[in-house]
Amino acid sequence: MRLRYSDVTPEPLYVSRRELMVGAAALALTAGAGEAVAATPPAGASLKATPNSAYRVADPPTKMEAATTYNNFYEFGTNKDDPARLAASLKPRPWHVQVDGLCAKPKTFDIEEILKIAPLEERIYVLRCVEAWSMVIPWIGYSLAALLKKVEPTGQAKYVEFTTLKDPEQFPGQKGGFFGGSLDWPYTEGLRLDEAMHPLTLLTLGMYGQVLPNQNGAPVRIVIPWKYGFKSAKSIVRIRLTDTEPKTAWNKAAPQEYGFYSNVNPAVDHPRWSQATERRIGEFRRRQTLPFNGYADQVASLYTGMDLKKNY
Ligand SMILES: Nc1nc2c(c(=O)[nH]1)N[C@H]1C(S)=C(S)[C@@H](COP(=O)(O)O)O[C@H]1N2
Ligand SMILES: [Mo]
Repeated sequence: MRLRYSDVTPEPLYVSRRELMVGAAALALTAGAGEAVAATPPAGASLKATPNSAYRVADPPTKMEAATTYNNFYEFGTNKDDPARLAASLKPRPWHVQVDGLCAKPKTFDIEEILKIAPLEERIYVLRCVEAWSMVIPWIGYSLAALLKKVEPTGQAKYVEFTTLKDPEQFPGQKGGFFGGSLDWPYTEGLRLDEAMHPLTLLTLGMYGQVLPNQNGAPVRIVIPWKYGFKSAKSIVRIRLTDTEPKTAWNKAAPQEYGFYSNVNPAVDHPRWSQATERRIGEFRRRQTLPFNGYADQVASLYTGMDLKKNY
C-alpha cells in the first residue's frame, strides 16, 4: 500500500513531529506498512488549498511536468534542467524564516507556523520570465501581507528585502568555480512596502495541489505576478523591513538589465530580449505581453507619476 503524506497528516498539514510519529505508528500497525514517515514532507506531498476565484487566470495551466523541469534557480546551476536534476540536495526541513528589521515584533518563524498563519488559497497566476517565456501555474499560499502584519512594520519601513538560503552543501551552484561565480550569494530581492503588502503578492508554499517542489523554491518563496520572474525569490530564509531600497542579486550582476522595479512591460525591452511578446512553455505561437502581466487594473496605481522606462 502506498501512503500519501496527506493520509497520515491532519489538516492543513502535520501538527508536530510527535503526533506525526504516533499517526505513522498507528498506520503501520493497521496497514502493516514498513514505510517510514519523515518530518519532511516527501516530494509530491499533497497540500490542501481553497481556490480563490478572484485570482485565477482563465488560461489552462502549464503541465506540471514542464513547470518542474524547466526552471531558473541558479543555486543549482545555470541550465534549465539543473534544478530538477539536483533538487534532492535541498533540505526543506527543518526551516525557519527570520522576519526582522524595522518592525515592532521581529520574529523567527518555523515553517510549520508559517503554513498556518492564514488559510491556504490556490491562485492561478502567469509567471513571466524576462527571457520572454511564461507559464500558467496554480500556486498555493496566502498574501504576504498576512505574515508582515504579524511583525508590525514601523512607520520607517519603506522596503522589504528577501534572502534565499546560502548553503553550498545544499546548493551545488553556490560552490566555487565558474557556477559559484554566477551571482553574489545569497540571492536577494526586494519590493517597496506597498508592493509587498498588495494582496496579489503571494507567500507561496505549494503548487499543483502539492508542497513546493525543491526546484520551484521549497519550502517557501514569493510570487509577484505583475513583475518578471526573477523578483520572485525562492527558498527564503529572511524577510527584512528597511528604509532603503535593498540591493538585489541580479541588479548587482547586471544593473542595465535588471532594475529594482521590473514590472512586466511590453513597451520596454530588455537589452537581450524583446518584451513585446512571450511564448507559453508548451506552445509554439507567441502571445502579446500585457502591461503589468495583465494586472494593470490592480497595480498600475502603485506607480502613478513614475517614469517606468527609467524605473525598469
Ligand atoms: N533564489 C532564487 N530565486 C529565483 C531564481 C534564482 O535563480 N534563485 N530565479 C528566478 C527566475 S529568473 C525565475 S523566472 C523564477 C522561476 O521560477 P520557477 O522555476 O518556479 O518557474 O524564479 C526566480 N527566483
Ligand atoms: Mo526569469
